[in-house]
Amino acid sequence: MRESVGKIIKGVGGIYEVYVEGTGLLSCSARGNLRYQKTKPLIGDNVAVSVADGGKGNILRILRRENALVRPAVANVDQALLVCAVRDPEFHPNLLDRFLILMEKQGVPVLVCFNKTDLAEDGEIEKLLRMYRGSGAELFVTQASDPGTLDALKEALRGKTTVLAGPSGVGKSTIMNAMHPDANMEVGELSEKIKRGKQTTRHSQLFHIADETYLCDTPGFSSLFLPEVKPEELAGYFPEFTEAAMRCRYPDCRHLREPECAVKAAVAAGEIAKERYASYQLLYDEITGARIIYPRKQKHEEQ
Ligand SMILES: Nc1nc2c(ncn2[C@@H]2O[C@H](COP(=O)(O)OP(=O)(O)O)[C@@H](O)[C@H]2O)c(=O)[nH]1
Ligand SMILES: [Mg+2]
Ligand SMILES: [Zn+2]
Repeated sequence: MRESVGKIIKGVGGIYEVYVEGTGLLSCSARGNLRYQKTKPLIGDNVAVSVADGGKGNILRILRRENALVRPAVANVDQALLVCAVRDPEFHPNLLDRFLILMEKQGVPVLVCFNKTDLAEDGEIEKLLRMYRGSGAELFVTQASDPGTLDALKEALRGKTTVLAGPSGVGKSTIMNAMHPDANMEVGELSEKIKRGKQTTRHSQLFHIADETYLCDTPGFSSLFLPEVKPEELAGYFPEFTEAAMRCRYPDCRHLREPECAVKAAVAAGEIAKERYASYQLLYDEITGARIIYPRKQKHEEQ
């Protein structure tokens, strides 16, 4: 018997796969002492394991959690990577804006990757970068089919645990495969499965892609309900509004119909992207119940 520390990368039916740096994967059960610890192990948890001679392990303790996302249920998340396609599928700013709020609310920094740049028209990428430069997210531009374009992104993932999210068809599996050939995610095959009516329920799992570097592939991250955000707090989730908002005539200005609103003036002057402001208006109406917008129904839970 020896004891090591590792990270849970997968958990199905009470069997946990634990990755131990320098050793590799251990199949562990969670019996013994863990029964007395009330917390249920999550993927991403760092755990102390005992290893029997046959290579089977037993989880002894869950080490202190930095944080835990609820959906997907992952512990110790350093950052989230939202993949969008420039087109095919069409880019929806509002989905990205919701995602930024959802992650900010949970204290998780966001990387945004605009993929499929080979399909972009002239000026389209520059426009997206301008739109989001004040959003607080770190921006990347990639063409997943050309791995050379992924270097900066790869660097940003190094040493961290990152959850991967984004609508179906944007290139998540392609990016995952390029980062880690063993991941072997199915690329572009999901719609075929749906046509055949097969269940695609899957468990989230972490992939170890480099030293101390993990990527979580997240099923069903696309129907994003806005979390509980108070109307007066919403503008705070748009960091590029902050500076102008200090110059609004009313300190409690909501930047909607108030006179002498410096945020609206900044939008008119092109200093704040009009698409981001439009998202703000839409989300404001949604959370105040002025208009109820249901997220588009997902036909499936994507991988
Ligand atoms: N043109 C183009 N196609 C891409 C790119 N990245 C991925 N694809 C293709 O887009 C489709 C969906 O990719 P996939 O990785 O399965 O997307 P996922 O549903 O987000 O996992 C596949 O046919 C990929 O080959 C890209 O940068 N440019
Ligand atoms: Mg996929
Ligand atoms: Zn204002």
